[in-house]
Amino acid sequence: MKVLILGGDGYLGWPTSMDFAAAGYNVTVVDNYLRRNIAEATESDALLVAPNLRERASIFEGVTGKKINVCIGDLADPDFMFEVVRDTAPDTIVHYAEQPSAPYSMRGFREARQTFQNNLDVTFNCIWAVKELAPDAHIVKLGTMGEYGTPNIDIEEGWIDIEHKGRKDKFLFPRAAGSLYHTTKVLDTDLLWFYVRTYGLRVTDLMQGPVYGISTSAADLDPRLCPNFHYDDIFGTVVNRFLVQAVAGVPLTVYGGGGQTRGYLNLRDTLQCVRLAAEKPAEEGELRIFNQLTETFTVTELAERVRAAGNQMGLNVEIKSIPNPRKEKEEHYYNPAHSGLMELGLQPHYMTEAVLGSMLERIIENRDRIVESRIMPRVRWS
Ligand code: USQ
Repeated sequence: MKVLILGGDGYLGWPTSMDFAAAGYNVTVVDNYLRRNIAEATESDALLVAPNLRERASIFEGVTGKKINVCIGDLADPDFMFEVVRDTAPDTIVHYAEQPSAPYSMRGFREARQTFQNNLDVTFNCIWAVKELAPDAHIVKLGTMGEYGTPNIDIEEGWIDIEHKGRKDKFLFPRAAGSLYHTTKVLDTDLLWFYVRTYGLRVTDLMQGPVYGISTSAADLDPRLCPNFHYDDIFGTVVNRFLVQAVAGVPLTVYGGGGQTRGYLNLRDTLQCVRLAAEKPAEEGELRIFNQLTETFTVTELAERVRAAGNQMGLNVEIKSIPNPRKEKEEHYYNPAHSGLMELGLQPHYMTEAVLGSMLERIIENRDRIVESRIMPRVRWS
């Protein structure tokens, strides 16, 4: 299988690229370093040093003997997207190439516009390149659980049967996102659904919850192969942030009431889910949607877990609620279905104290690189 990974330099894109290459697939990764550039511009550099994509690919080849082809360029440019798809003739396209930060998308007009244009343009160009040049290719698109928001009913896997005035039909599950970034993913899903039902493309849209983790089988081979591990308020996801805060001696920043519930998953499980989806593709004319999470927690429960793991290692971890910079429900019902990926074969890695403890060890080794001014939220929704 020839796999083209769009956004192959990211927190998830790079480990995914190594995972496919290690499994023997022919892998090409594309990136324009958008996230690195935003991180530099917003003083949000990652905790661990991650060499650029060409260097990482060459280190990976040195360690494993497996090649990862690298293309640097902007997939929002249709000519570049078409050239890449024509040259690689992929069987599978994994699409991560989006501005992934909710806070960045809420920072102001310029950042919102950049997020909107980049995310929609890349998805649109990807759809057209597949439709014109590789119509049998399977697009595996990273969506987000945030597309659904936090409705007061059970969240189904992408679709819902509705009975209305005595008649029945099946629709995309209602969406109500909480940031402009999450809204671009809603729009992506609508675009994909239009082109799937009109032109018979094959697409899997993965509704992923917040991911945590540093370790993967390939990343553990050499410290320079680590993912981009962020703890800042722009790119850091909540579990990764709390663990760094625990090491820095900063009280864990629970936003508001702490009852916000999300579906979390270990980085290793992102890799499993994407590979399972790629190896068992959607049918022609199918938009297949999976909810990609393994466990749900409130923010307060996460903080308690990090405190327990930290205290076990001799850290003195405190928790402190701070005013919520976001507009989101702090107490709500949350019950997402997530059996589809388990049925495909997902074997979850749960958030145990040992998993958090090994992350803390790696962070402690790099504690000199923690910059405290990156921790407190700098972006407010209003
Ligand atoms: N939160 C805190 N304290 C913090 C950071 C976050 O209480 O210091 C809370 C947030 O208010 C939110 C929850 O933790 O209720 C999750 O926040 P997050 O920053 O980990 O996640 P989010 O901004 O929603 O985005 C992340 C990824 C995004 C992905 C999404 C999945 O950055 O790319 O799409 O997780 S989901 O959250 O299910 O939409």
